[in-house]
Amino acid sequence: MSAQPSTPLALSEFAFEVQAGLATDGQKTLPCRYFYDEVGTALFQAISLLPEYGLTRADDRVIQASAGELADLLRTPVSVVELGSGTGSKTHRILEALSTRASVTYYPIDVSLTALQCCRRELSDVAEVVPVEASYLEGVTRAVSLRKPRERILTLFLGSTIGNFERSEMPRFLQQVRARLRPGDALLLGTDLEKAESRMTLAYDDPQGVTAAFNLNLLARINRELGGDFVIRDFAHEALYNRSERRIEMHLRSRRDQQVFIRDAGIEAPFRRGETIWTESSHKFELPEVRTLAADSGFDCVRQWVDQEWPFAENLLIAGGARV
Ligand code: AVI
Repeated sequence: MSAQPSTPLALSEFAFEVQAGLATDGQKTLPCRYFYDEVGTALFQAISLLPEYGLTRADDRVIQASAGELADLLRTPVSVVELGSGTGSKTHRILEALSTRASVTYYPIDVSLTALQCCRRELSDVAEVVPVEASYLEGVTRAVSLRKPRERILTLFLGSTIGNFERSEMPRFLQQVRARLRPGDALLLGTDLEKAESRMTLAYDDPQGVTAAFNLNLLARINRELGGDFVIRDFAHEALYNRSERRIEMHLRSRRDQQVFIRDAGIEAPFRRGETIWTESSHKFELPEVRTLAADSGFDCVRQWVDQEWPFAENLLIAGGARV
């Protein structure tokens, strides 16, 4: 295909966001949701197995330990809606606990068809699986429209994905989820807690370089899908803990002065040596602030289960009566 100048109208959403993030004189940025193409998803699965990255295992342990109590706290019948289900591996235990009393319908929401197919394969033994290929909020809208009379909804937002939002955007997003639910419906929210700084930075800068490959894959994806000419070796992965914002920030630092052409975004982006592209924020939490976040979003936080090995909380939020 020949290189063509793109007009704003001709740009895909990905190309548009790449253009907006890189064609700036200020801090260059790329949205972290574009990490997850097939390669990025496989790399994230590898990250979750790393000894340095305890988050996924902690999430899993808390769920294993609390699923029975969670099922007791919820009134049946319950349908389960999961935001960004991935392969649904953590969810098996929750569905199993709920299904001991009544049959459960499970709506995994994901933009990846492969992930949804995997969910159906893995979870059909404990629930009726109805995959929803959509963005989070559109998916919730669709799933709740299928709710049966007198049925409660349990929404799952696991793995501390909420931490990848800007702090100011978190209540807004949860309010939008709340607006799609009814009073008494539930949200199980996973949040990674603050811990020793050295532990946190190692989790995002592992010695094997898996997280580096995950971060750099974003540039490789731009090359593959948007006709970019990033020389991947000319960028270095960096992860730092921002103490005042209480978040890990991942960046890609240019190793030299260079120009990068991205055909489908219609840009030639200049990079100075040492300049970075900010690719992800991973906010860390304290338990009381999760309760405040819940209240600000129209929920009551009724229970917090915490993993002791890798401080991580699973928070049970119940939609309050007042409309938000
Ligand atoms: C998906 N999300 C919660 C992960 C995190 O820890 O912020 C993504 C990730 N980035 C680097 N390692 C893992």
